[in-house]
Amino acid sequence: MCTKMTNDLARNERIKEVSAYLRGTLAEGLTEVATGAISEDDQQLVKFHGMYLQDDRDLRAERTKKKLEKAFSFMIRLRIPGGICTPAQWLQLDRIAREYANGTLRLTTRQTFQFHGVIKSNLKTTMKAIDAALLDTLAACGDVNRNVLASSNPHQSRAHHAAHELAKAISERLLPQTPAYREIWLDGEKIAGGEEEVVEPVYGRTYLPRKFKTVVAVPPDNDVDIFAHDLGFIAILDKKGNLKGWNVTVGGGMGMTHGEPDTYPRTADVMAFCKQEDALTVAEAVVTVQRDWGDRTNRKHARLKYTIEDRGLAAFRAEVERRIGKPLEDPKPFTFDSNGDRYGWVDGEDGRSHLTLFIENGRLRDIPGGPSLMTGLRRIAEIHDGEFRLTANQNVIIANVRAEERAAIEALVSEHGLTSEATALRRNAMACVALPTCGLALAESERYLPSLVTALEERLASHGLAEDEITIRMTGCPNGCARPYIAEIGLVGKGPGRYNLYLGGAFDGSRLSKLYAEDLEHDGIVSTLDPLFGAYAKERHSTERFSAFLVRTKRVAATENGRDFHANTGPLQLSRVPHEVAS
Ligand code: SRM
Ligand code: SF4
Repeated sequence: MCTKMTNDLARNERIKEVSAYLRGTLAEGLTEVATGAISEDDQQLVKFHGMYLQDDRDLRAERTKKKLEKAFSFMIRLRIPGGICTPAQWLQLDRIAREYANGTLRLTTRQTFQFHGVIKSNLKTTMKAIDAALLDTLAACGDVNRNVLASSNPHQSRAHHAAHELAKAISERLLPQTPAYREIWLDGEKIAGGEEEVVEPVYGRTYLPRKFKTVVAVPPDNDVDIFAHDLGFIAILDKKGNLKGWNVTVGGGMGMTHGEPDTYPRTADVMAFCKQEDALTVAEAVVTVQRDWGDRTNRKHARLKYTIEDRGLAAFRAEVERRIGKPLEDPKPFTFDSNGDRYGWVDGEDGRSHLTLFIENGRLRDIPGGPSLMTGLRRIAEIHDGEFRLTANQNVIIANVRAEERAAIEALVSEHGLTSEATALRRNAMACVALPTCGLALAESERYLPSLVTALEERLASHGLAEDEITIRMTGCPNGCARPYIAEIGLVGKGPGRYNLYLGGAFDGSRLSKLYAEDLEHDGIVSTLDPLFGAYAKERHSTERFSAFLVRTKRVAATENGRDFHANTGPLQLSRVPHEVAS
């Protein structure tokens, strides 16, 4: 296990090493009343407990002028494998949001909830309330395996059931074992430290080199965006719909830094096929190889995607096989058709129904005089006896609805402005949180994308494309939290009001996009896309997707793998396009 400290190691490695299994000085810091913050080292450690220290960036300038401390508060993220919770849990989360957070709930791109705006003095009470709902936040962030996603569409229930079971099992198997969480947040009894193999059998004292993300997908839906994740399992079914096993994907990731070509998004490789009974062992082996091989000297090069690039897929697979003690089979064929959600009602195999609601950018709140999404879902939770399922596209499914419940749920949906309907572009749109809470945001995202979509809808309608599904995703910085580099249109914040435009990501999330234009403001985005929409309307093949059209007509070069992400960018490509295809 990698525990040796040298001067070359990234700063976070030292913080983890001396933290006594994620304790640091968190317990003491919480009692410090002179500040709403915690120490810098503890800010890194608290992530493993599912929290980030943030400040309200809308208030920064004013508070600096008044010589006041930043308006600090915490974001808390839950661990909910597969994104399933009960109505009782929903009610408890709704209450926490209103009593201790900013009155909203944020559904994330990884099938869970976030609270924003929890001040330090409310942290422990909030964590105890989460525990009382039989939920936790352990490993929702930090250098560990995080919340494990599973395809949420419940209508093909047998395969989806298996996917959810696997997601839960992986989450449990790879969960940190440190007692620090119970000690600090739940007043659990203090347990003395021990040997790392005893306290953290999978991770050891320094955990992983970087965050690690796992998902389980059931074709033909790629609603978990499997190619964006470090580790993935794709259900392989026989002709009768029985599960044969799983294709294993490794090395996906989105994050990069503007102007640093050594950092790039990468789509995962389909490494091998494993039997159902081997899936957990394979998951653990992939994680431990990354634990031992991952780059602990440079956090910008520490994700599994770079380990695979540096060592090669064949060597990585051989090491996984060595650790599990048997060879893996080669991957089996599979097909994905989209990475979005299916909205509206679907009927399950067991006679129950499921309603997928569209939640714009995942934000649940009540707007005075407008939709009251928080209240609507609370009232549904009060009468519903099935479950709620979050999707990796920031939406929610009211799942397992009995026939006799349906009318009452539909009435609440319409009373509170909840909906399954949105225009084709809007229902395929996704934005990260960005301002005012995200400390890394360079530009707006959640608060801006809705109005940009309105402007683009008007242009699409003028070309007769109002009904065409096109994926569009925006992030406030290049970290890629809404997975913009595998959308057909990706917009990535460069500075206040300015975005880089990426085009050509496949509709099913299997191919990366390419930088097409830089530093566009609102009008520039609309005027750059408008002629491309026009050409698409006139020249496309009958069922051709927007991104496929752009690539076929050589308006955008296809990005076959992450290393090529920064090559042949838009302007270069355009200058080489022959007149007859460009026109
Ligand atoms: Fe993310 C950091 C929000 C999904 C890549 N992400 C952050 C932080 C915590 C900012 C920070 O470090 O201070 C953001 C908090 C904003 C806020 O105020 O809430 C943040 N990320 C989010 C969420 C809430 C976006 C959303 O709108 O839903 C998503 C929470 C997911 C969850 O429930 O766990 C979220 N983040 C993602 C994804 C998408 C995914 O995993 O499918 C990615 C791209 C995939 C990947 O990991 O490569 C992503 N977030 C990042 C990165 C870049 C990682 C990298 O390898 O470079 C950072 C920054 C970092 O880690 O240094 C980051
Ligand atoms: Fe923040 Fe950037 Fe992630 Fe958006 S993409 S939430 S701005 S870190």
